[in-house]
Amino acid sequence: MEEAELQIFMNGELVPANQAKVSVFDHGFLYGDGIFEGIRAYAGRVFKLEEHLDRLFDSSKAIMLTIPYGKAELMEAVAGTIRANGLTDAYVRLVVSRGPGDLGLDPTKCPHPTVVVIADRIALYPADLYQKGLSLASVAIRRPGGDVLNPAVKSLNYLNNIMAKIEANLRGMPEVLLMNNQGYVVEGTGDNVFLVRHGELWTPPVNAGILNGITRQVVLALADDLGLVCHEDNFNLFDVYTADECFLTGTAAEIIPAVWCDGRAIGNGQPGPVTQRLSQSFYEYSRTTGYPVYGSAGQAATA
Ligand code: PXG
Repeated sequence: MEEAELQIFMNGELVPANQAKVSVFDHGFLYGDGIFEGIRAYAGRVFKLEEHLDRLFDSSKAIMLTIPYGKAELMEAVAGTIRANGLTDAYVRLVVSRGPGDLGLDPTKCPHPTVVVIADRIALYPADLYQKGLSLASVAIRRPGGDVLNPAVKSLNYLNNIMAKIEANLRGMPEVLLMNNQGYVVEGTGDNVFLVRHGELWTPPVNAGILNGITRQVVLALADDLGLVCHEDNFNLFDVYTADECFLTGTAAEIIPAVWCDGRAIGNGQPGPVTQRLSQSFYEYSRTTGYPVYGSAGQAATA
């Protein structure tokens, strides 16, 4: 779809993309003062919409930004924007910024938050990488800990992650692993990380300084259903190099195998059986649950 034809939700109205404009005085633009969610819809249903909105409201509470809509209204804003664009599979970006103010930091000068919903398609990585697996590198840039800016707040401050992405680009890597100040591996640039060791699952704990990804939580629940032992515990690069399997999770990435790290093959350098089983479970689960976009049957209108 041409970008100009996209319908964007802007402060309560659907407007064509070329009219969806934000003020240069918006503190989201001036200071990164705001929060967001990346959400997916599969087969006409919005996946884990309530969980995404709960996280958004938690972020808003932490930064004292009052969202001028309730949860039910935001659910309809998300579903309505997907509907307005005739999509059944979609990637949705919901952004709430502090809104326009003056040239000082003070958020009390911003009485009207800006609320935007964009619904489009996304393919984060080329399809063959899901079959073959990603190569990773560890990077020098660190994920700041929860004592700096708590990563639980999904804020518009992604410069740290972008710096890591720049390191990835400079090395020709599709994705990289970030460590925290203790040297524990915590996340990719926009994904959570999992290892498989001796048939058991490992992922960094929330208090290591990560975003508690919705996909991460779904994978932990699916793994539990499959009878896998899951450890939410710290690990380091040695553990990545010597793991049997590694994969990343995120709304945009879904579940993607990682088969190399810093020049070492992880396991046998191929996506492993546990990653494949979880990917299959995730695929089935994500297509059979969620908030219906086109009515209770969850059926897509022929747009
Ligand atoms: N960690 C971080 C730092 C993230 O930004 C995740 C983990 C995964 O969380 P969910 O809830 O999506 O399972 C994210 C996801 C991208 C992109 O292009 C990803 C995110 C935000 C913006 C862009 O991959 N967030």
